[in-house]
Amino acid sequence: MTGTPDLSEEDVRQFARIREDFTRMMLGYRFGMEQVATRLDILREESAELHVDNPIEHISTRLKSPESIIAKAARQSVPLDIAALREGITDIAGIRVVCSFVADVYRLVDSLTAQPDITVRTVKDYIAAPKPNGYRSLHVIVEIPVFLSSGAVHVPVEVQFRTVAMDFWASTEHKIFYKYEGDVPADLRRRITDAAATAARMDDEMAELLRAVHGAAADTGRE
Ligand code: 0O2
Repeated sequence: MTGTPDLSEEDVRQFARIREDFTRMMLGYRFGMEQVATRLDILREESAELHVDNPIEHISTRLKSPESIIAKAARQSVPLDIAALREGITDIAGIRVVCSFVADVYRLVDSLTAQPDITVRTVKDYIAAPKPNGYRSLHVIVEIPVFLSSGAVHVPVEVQFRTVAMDFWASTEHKIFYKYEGDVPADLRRRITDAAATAARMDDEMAELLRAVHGAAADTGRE
């Protein structure tokens, strides 16, 4: 027999409660992400007004879809309840910040994480220690308070900082990875890793050029 299963009134009420809790959780993530993005925008505009250079090329935000949250929770054996998801899935809210220079990445991370209501949950520095395939970026999971009518929630937001060269490499590698559904031929994998080394040399060369133009100020903030 087909059709909807018989649901008791209690089942319907429970479903409505879960739906509302999930909606409230997602709102918290959206507001947390928007707040962190605004903090980064403020740093960008301040720098653009007061200094010659703008440390941020672009910022993008993304909220994981309910489907991909559930898929990730299943992969990582995280129970499907709000507290467990909040603890176990730390990239529901994500921000990507693309800078021109490596020095800008570290300066921005310092400025953001020095803000008193922002706490740092984890830092993964894949610039200092790239992944074996050559992936480089600095990942910081920060927590920021969001004040809803029900009280404050501390929302984790994953911020990925990288240079233009790192971003170009990562988006190309991502496309190749998906085209081959993760099973990338060995020769291509080697070329991808070589390309990451080329991107890293490009970052070094750009930093040298900047130093040649601005001297030591290039490493500490440009005037
Ligand atoms: P999306 O859609 O970009 O978010 P996990 O988060 O559990 O998968 P881990 O080790 O805790 O894994 O996280 P990690 O290493 O901090 O990296 C997670 C995110 O970094 C990925 O998110 C990618 O955005 C990016 N990333 C990490 N390694 C690579 C890589 O080798 N190539 C590329 N192109 N990106 C990478 P998601 O969830 O894959 O997707």
